[in-house]
Amino acid sequence: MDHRWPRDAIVAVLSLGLMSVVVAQDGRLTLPLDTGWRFQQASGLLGVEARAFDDSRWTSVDVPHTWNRLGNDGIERSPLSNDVQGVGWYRLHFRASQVAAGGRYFLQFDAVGAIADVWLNGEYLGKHQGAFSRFRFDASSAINPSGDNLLVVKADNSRPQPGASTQDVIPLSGDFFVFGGIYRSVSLIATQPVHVDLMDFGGPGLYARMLDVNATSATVQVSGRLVNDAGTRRQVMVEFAIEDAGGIVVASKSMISSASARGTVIQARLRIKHPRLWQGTKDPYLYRTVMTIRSEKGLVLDRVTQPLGLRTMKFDPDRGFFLNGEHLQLNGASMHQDRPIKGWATSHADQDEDFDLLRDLGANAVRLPHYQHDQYSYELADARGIVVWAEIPLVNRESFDGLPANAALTANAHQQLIELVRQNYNHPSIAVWSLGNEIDLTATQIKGPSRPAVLLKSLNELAKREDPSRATTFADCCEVAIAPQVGGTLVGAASREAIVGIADTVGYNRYFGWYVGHFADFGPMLDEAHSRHPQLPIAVAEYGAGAALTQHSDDAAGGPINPHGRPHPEEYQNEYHEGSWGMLEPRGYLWGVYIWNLFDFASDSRREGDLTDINEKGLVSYDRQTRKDAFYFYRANWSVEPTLHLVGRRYVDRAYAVNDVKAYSNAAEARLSLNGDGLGVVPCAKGICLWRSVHLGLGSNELIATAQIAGHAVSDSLRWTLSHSPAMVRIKAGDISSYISKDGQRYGSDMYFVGGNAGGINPPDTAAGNRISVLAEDAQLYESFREGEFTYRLPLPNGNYRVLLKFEEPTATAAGERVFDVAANEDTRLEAFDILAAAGGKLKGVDRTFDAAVSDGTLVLAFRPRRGKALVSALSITPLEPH
Ligand code: GCB
Repeated sequence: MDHRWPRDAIVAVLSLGLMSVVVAQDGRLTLPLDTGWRFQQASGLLGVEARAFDDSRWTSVDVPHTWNRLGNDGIERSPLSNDVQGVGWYRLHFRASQVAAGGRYFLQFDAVGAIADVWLNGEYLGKHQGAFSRFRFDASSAINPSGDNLLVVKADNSRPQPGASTQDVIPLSGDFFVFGGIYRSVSLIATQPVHVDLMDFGGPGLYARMLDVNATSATVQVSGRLVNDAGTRRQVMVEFAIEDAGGIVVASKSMISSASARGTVIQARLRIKHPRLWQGTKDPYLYRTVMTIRSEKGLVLDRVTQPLGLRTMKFDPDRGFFLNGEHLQLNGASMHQDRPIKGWATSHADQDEDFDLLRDLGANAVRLPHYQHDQYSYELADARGIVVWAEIPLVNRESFDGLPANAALTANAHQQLIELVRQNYNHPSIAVWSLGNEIDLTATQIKGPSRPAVLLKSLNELAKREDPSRATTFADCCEVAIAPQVGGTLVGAASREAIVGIADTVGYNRYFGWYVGHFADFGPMLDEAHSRHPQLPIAVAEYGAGAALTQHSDDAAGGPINPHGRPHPEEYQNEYHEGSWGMLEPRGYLWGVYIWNLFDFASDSRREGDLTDINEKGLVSYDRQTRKDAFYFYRANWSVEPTLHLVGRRYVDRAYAVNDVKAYSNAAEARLSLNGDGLGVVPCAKGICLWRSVHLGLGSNELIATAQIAGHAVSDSLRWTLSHSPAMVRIKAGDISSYISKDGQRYGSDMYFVGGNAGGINPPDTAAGNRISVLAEDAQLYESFREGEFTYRLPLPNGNYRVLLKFEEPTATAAGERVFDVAANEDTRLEAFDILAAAGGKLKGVDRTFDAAVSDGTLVLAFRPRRGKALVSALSITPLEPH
C-alpha cells in the first residue's frame, strides 16, 4: 500500500533532514497533488504550459474535478447544466524535494476525461488517451526537486466524431455522459533509482496469480517487475511475502537479483498451507502480497503491497457460477460512476455509499460498466465479497462509418484493455474481463464491411495473454433471431456477424417488456440462446425499466409505455421486475444476472419519465436518497435482512377508492391494517404479499403492514388519501396514466378491466409534430382506448348510478365495420352500437349515457363485439343519490 503523506509533511520531513530515514523504511513516498489547482475551460489557448502564462483569473479548484454538470431541474434540464465537451486546462504549482541522489519521480493520474496532455516545468511529458484508467509519466528529468514546479494538464473530452481529437479513442458512443477533467486524484511518487516498475500501463508492477487453490493449500505465483534507473548494475535482494489480514507472514521467498535498466521480471512460487479462502460475501478474507526490494546493506529501497484473495472461479454452461467449487448464484446490478453535481468527480465516501446500497439490495455481484472504475471500487468489492464484472469502454460501435475498426482505434482499445487488466489484476473480486458492450448495435449487416468479430477476437486473445486465469465475456445486444415470440417477428432478425461465442462467456442485454415484447419473452429467448450455444456459459448482463418518482399508475398493465419518453410510472418498473425476475430466477444455467441499473445516471440523450438528461432505470434515485419500490422487490428476494415494504408510498393521492395493496417482503406471511382495522394475514410468495380490493375511506388512510421475520417483528406504513367519494369512478381506458379533464375531473389510469387490449390513436413514441387528434371538446380524453372483448368490474357501494361512456372510432372507415353491445350487470344498455355511425365519422368524439343499479358491490360493464372489436375511451360512473 502506498504511504500517503500530506504535502506539508513531506516538505517538513525533507527539510528536517529526516528523509533518508523515511526512505529507508518505506522505499517510496507519495505526495498528493489534489489541492490548489487553477482551472479554465477553454479551447484554443496557447502557451499555457509556459511559466509566464497568467492564470490569475482562472478558477481555483481541487481535484477530483469536472467542469461538466448534468441534471434536471424539475422535469427540465437544469439551468446550471454544463454539457460542453472540449478542452479544459489545469495548472498547479507545487514543491518537491530531493528524495535521494538520483531519485526518481513519477506523476500519477488516477483518471482524466478523456485525453490528457501533461507538461512539467514547460517540458512535455506525454499524452494519455482514455478517460478511465490510471496513467503515469516519468517526471524525473523535468522536475525541480528543490524549488517550485509547474504542472500543466490539458484535458479534452471532445465529443467523438470524425475529425475530433477523440475519434480513435473508445468509447465512440454510449448511453452515458463522458465528463471532462481531472476527475480522480493526482499524485507525485518519489522512489529510489531501483524500484518496482511504475511504468507498466499504470499497473502496480507486482502481480500474483493463483496456480492451485484448495482447502489444504494454495500455490501462488508472484511476478514483480524490477527497474534500475541508476545507470549502473546493482545487486539487490527481492523478497516476496504473503501476509495474512493481521500482518503475519504466512509464506515468503527471497532472492538476490541484479537490477538492470530495462527492467527484470522476477518470479517466485509461494505456498500457503490451510489457506482461508476468499468466500464472497460469506467471508471475503484478504491476504496481502508484498514485494520488498532491499539494498545489499538491507535497507528498503521499495515496497509494494497488493490485495490477495485465494479463490477459484468457474463457469459451467448448464449449472452457472462456482466459487471455490461451490455453486453461487450471482445476483447483481450495474452502476455508473456519476452523481448529481459532482459528475464523475466522486469521493471514496460516495463509493462506500454505493456499495452499501448494493449490499442492502442483497446483491453479491456487480457489473462495473462500461469502463474501468476507480481502484477504490474494486477494493470495496474485494473487501465486501462482491463478485465483479469489469469492462473496457468499447461501446455500441467500432467506427463511425460502419467500416472495421481502424488501426488507431484498435490500438487504443488494446491499450485500455491492458490497463484494465494490469491495474486490477490482483483484485480477487474480479471474475470476468468484459471486452465490450453491444459493439454491433450500429453494425451493418453481414454483407456490409463492419467486422466486430475481428476486433473482439483480437481483444479476447490479448486478455488471455495478459491474464490466462480469468474468463472473458461480452455484453450482447443483437444476436440473431432468438426471440421468435416477440410480436411474431424475430428480434435481431437482421443477419449480423456472429460474435457471441468469441469470449469465454456471454451476457445478454435484453429489455423485454420495455424496448420490445413482453417480460414473458425473456425465458424462451434465454432457453433458445442456451440450446444454440450449449457449451457457452450465459448470463443476463442487463435488463431494466425506467421509473419516475413522481409518475404513477393505478394498474401498470392498463396502457402502453413509451420507453423513450414520458411518463414512466414507478409502478411499471415494479411489474417489469416482478415479471422479469420470474423468468430469470428459475433458469439455473444462468451464471449471473445484472439489473440495469442500481442508480439513475446522466445521459444527455434522455428526456424521459419526469427527468431530463437522466436515464432513470435505477432502482435508486440519482442522488441516492430514494430507493424506488422495485429496490425492495429484490431486497425481499435476495437479502436475508428482514424486509417488509409497502408498495406505492409515493402515489399518495389515489384515483380510486378500491385498490390492491402490495408489500415486498421476505416474511412467510404479513398482516395489514387500515386506519386501525385488521384486513387480515396473507402469505408472501416470491417476495410479494398481496391484499386484494382494499376499500379506502374519504380523506386520509393509514395502512400498516406487520410481520415476523426470523424472530424479528417488522412493520411498514404509508398514507394514501382519497379526495372524492368512493361512489365515483372515472377511468381513462387504455392509458397507463391518469388524466385531469378540461372540466377538472380526474380520470384514473385504466383499471378494473378484464380482457381487451390497450390502444391509442398515436403510438406511444409518436413525435409531437406527427400526432393526430380527435375532434372533441376534450380531445385527449378520447385518444386512448381499450379494445376487443372485455369487461369492467367496478367496485361501487350499492345504489343507483349514471354511466357515461366516451367513444371515438380510430380505424374503421365505414359504418358497420365495428359494432358491439354494452351490458350493465347483464342488462344490455347499448345495442349494436356503431361508433362511426353515431359520431358521424372517424376520429370524432361521441358520448353515451345510461343509468344502472348496483346491489352486490360491483357494477359489471361488458363490452361484447358483434362485428370487429368493441372499444371505449373513457368511463365516468357517478352516483345518482348522495353517498
Ligand atoms: C443498453 C446499454 C446501456 C444503456 C441501456 C439502456 O443496452 O448497454 O448502456 O444505458 O441499454 O438503458 O437503454
